[in-house]
Amino acid sequence: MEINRLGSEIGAEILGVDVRGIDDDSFDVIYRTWLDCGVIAVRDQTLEIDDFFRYSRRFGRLHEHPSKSTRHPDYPALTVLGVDKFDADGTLNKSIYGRGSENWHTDGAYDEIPFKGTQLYALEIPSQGGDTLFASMYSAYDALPKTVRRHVGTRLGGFTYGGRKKSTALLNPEDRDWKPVMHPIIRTHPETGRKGLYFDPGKIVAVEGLPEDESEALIEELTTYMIQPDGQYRHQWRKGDIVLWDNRCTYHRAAADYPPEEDRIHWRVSIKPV
Ligand SMILES: O=C(O)CCC(=O)C(=O)O
Ligand SMILES: [Fe+2]
Repeated sequence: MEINRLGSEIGAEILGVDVRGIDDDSFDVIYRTWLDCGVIAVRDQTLEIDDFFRYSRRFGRLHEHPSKSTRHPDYPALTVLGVDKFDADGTLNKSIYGRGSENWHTDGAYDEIPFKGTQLYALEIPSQGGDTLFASMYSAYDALPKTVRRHVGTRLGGFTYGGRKKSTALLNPEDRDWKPVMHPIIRTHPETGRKGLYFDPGKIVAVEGLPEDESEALIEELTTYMIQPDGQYRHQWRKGDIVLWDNRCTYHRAAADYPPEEDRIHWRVSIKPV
């Protein structure tokens, strides 16, 4: 197994391994690399759905994503990205083509227990574009001026699926009503013990305990600290890649800039703590 760190603060590439047959010691190395680097890309895999599930379950419990329309019909814990991109009248469906591209975000912050990880397996990759961009919450926290750190302190944020814009296009109409859940905005990672800026401008509705105008101003201000020059990694997909990110210490965003007539298809699982 070969491991290459990709960015200085985030990202690692793993080569020379078949995830279908790894022993506990090798898995341990992969798991620790993931905790250290926030995002890992394992290259050159050939998987069936069962293989993907078996490997993903080593990181936690598979969680059925609330977007029912994008679940695999036979495997509800499997979300399929990039299929049915065109509506019946031939127009590009932006919520499928541009899924995850609206803003930098962390998956599952709308749940009491947010997603631990998200894992994608690349089935079809376009000839150009279609990258996924990643950034470190630790780097964002480190960049916060002392005054801002003090202002945030132990305050909680309220998060919902569609956030302030109520962006719920991928949900069935009966699933669009969400109540905010609360998470500390400066959040200590349960496994690494490091502090990060746990933040998602598309899901946060308010900062607890502040008047609305101050809460809005703080949300605007925190948004400007999310992406730091040293805290980034941009993944250029190859067919057969498995990429797993840690939603407790990284943000991500899809570039959504590939030729729409080409295929970009991934299997995706949401992983919660056991
Ligand atoms: O398709 C991608 O590059 C990432 C989409 C996304 O945000 C997600 O799957 O959570
Ligand atoms: Fe996402």
